[in-house]
Amino acid sequence: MNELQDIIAAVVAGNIAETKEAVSKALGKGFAPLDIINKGMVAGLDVVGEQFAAGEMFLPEMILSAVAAREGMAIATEGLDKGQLKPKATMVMGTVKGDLHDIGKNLVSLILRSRGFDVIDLGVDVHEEQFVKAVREHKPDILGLSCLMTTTMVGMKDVVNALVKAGVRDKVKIIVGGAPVNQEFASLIGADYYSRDAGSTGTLIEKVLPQIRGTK
Ligand code: B1M
Repeated sequence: MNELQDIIAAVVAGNIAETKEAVSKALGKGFAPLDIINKGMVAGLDVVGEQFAAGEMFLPEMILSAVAAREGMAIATEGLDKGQLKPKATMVMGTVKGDLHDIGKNLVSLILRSRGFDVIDLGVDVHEEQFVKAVREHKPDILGLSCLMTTTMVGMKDVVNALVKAGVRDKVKIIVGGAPVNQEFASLIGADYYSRDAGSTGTLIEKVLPQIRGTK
């Protein structure tokens, strides 16, 4: 099991070269790619998420860890067949209308992709009609809404309302995040979940996925 511990340590350290080397070594020793992904890279990202939330790790380090995991994931997935490559869940993501901040959203997308989720990122200043269109088109498990300004928070409520009006609100679970947002606001606007940061978003989705799948 040392090989998996090496992967976890390399991801937590944000060391891209060591992560790639540790993944190759584990593959060479016959570890299953899915174990390398879930018990290596994803386990490492869980530690990163905890350290970031506790203020023990800072943004540049978290980005490096996410990139290291993504690079390691690329090597590990070479050994998977197409069936195993099926994404764990599909997520449509965007920063709501009027808001151009995308660093946090991109980080969330990066971490989720590195954990094996299919993320369709609609970008910034995304209006409610675009979210409705994307939900109809991609039929995601989760819709992720980000905003960074108090003045654009209302755009999240507009998305929820537009989904209700379009008759597709029950087709998708909504996660909201971003600096001015909190659990109270998420509940107030009728979102399903609030996530505080990039690390915990992946953990949250993995936790609620069986429930999401059961209700779809
Ligand atoms: Co702007 N800006 N900005 N800005 N900017 C803020 C947000 C602000 C708080 C600065 C301040 O005044 N102290 C303030 C908002 C005040 C308010 O709430 N009303 C502000 C303002 C006012 C503005 C402008 C209006 C300034 C002007 O033009 N007068 C303007 C608005 C533009 C617009 O959007 N229409 C503006 C512009 C910009 C830049 C373009 C210069 C740049 C953005 C570049 C970019 O994103 N591409 C910028 C920046 C960089 C900031 C600050 C300094 C940093 C934001 C950031 O990227 N943080 C910010 C002040 C601050 O936060 N210190 C500020 C790092 C990022 C990793 O964190 O985005 O919080 P964050 O993401 C976290 C979590 O929130 C969470 O996970 C992420 C990672 O852990 N998260 C999610 C985010 N989305 C999530 C979604 C999820 C789950 C978790 O699930 C779906």
